[in-house]
Amino acid sequence: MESIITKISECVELGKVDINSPFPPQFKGRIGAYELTSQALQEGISPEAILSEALIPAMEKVGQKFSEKKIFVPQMLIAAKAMSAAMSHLKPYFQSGDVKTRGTLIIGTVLGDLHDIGKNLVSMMIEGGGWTIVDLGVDVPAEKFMRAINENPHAVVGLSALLTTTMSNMEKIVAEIKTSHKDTKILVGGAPVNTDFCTRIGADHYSPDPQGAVDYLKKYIA
Ligand code: B1M
Repeated sequence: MESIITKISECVELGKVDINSPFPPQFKGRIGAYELTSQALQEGISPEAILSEALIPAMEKVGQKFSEKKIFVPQMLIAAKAMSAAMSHLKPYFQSGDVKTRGTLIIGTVLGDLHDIGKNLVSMMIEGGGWTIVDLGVDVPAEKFMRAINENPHAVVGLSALLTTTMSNMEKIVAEIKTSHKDTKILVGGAPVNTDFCTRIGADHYSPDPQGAVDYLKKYIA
């Protein structure tokens, strides 16, 4: 018989959020990631096992398929929604400090830039990778990043920019962070950003997509 862990993983990968969600059509009427996660906890399966054996592998598969262009933004969003539904049951355990996450990522779209779809996808995938997310939103100035770093001194920082005009703000934010927190790792991304720009502004890593960001963080904590 299929284990509950396998079922949760499958629901997240295919975007079956809960009993009412119509995706995928072959799962119509069945319970989804939300109900199955609650059931798993009631059966005594640990939050760590649900995260590391069901949610993280499912989101890794989703990230891989997205990188290979086998799925697109809508499928990724619905998978992330299923993951968030499952996480809503696990969060109290992580927030209580009883269970450790892999680390913290402070993320935001840089000053002057209101695009958040890509940034949100990256956040959701990284959260699915077992990290705590401090999401500062959009149009974020350097001071707000600095405050968040002071509150989370071991966090990695993620900056997103979608406009060529806001790339210069990304550069200024990186410079400001590195001046006072030279050991803070900074990950950058967004359509106009590339590896050359990342190197030039002194950030630590550029990822073109969410899975690359997840892989970098995995390597960083290894
Ligand atoms: Co705007 N916009 N927009 N826009 N918009 C673009 C970016 C643009 C390319 C459209 C165009 O002209 N063809 C263009 C930028 C041109 C340039 O600078 N070279 C543009 C413009 C000009 C503008 C305005 C200036 C328009 C105007 O008002 N005259 C204005 C600026 C507002 C502002 O930010 N101050 C504006 C406004 C908007 C909306 C508000 C209407 C809306 C944003 C809604 C929202 O985000 N909530 C919007 C949208 C939707 C777009 C397009 C159509 C789609 C962007 C998107 O969400 N893509 C976009 C054109 C396009 O890309 N086709 C465009 C999907 C998303 C999943 O991809 O964000 O690239 P993306 O994220 C990817 C990767 O880049 C990466 O992972 C994601 C998944 O693969 N990634 C990271 C992103 N962040 C990362 C961080 C990481 C790692 C990876 O680590 C931390």
